[in-house]
Amino acid sequence: MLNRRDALKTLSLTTAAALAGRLQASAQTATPAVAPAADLFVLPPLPFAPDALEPRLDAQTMTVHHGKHHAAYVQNLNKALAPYPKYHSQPLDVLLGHLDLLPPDIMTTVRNNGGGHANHSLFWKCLTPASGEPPQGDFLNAVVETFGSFANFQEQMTKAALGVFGSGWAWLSLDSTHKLRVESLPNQDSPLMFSRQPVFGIDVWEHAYYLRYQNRRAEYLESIWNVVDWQFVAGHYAELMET
Ligand code: MN3
Repeated sequence: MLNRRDALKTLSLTTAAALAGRLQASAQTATPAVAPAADLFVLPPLPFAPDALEPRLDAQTMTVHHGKHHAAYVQNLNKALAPYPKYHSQPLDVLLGHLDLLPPDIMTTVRNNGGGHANHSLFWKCLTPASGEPPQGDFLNAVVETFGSFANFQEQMTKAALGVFGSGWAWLSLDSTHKLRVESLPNQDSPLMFSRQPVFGIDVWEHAYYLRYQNRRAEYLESIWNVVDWQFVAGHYAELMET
């Protein structure tokens, strides 16, 4: 069953696609079918210097993670969408929420690389060198109401992160009834693909920690808890609650 938000998204995707189809048909004689899309999606800058999270997250990892891995997701996403101008007006969260409507030949590429772009764009914002401020307000209240305590939430999130077999993420997400949940998802899958909004995520791909922590994922997770920007996460939660 679709809630209002999902219904609006679906409507927006289908009407925009229909409109784009008509525009394309009317302009077919004048312009080539393949529009340039090199900068359709853009790599956002890291919100801090690569060495700002030292020693917990090292500069080399941050540089490669952002400048190579995240950049490649953006590049591959743009390349996949380039031949399909009718999707160019769609925000990424709409595309990821409607993967089944995409042409089969780009569905997996958009899932992996669009997911990668969305996940990392949120991840950088959730980190800060100035951490130490604990969460408070409505976000903290919701966490305590859902998980019993903030410590229990952290424990569940850590367990989800440790439990990812291979590559993936641990997520705090918000479902369509505005309930929080902790979940783990494989690869670059986003809660957006399952009608949930990502509030906060922890990347447990080896590329996120291997240079410094090698196979010691638990140590990496301990460090992550010390660099979370709870002010951002609480603000992001508040915005999602208004949708
Ligand atoms: Mn990553």
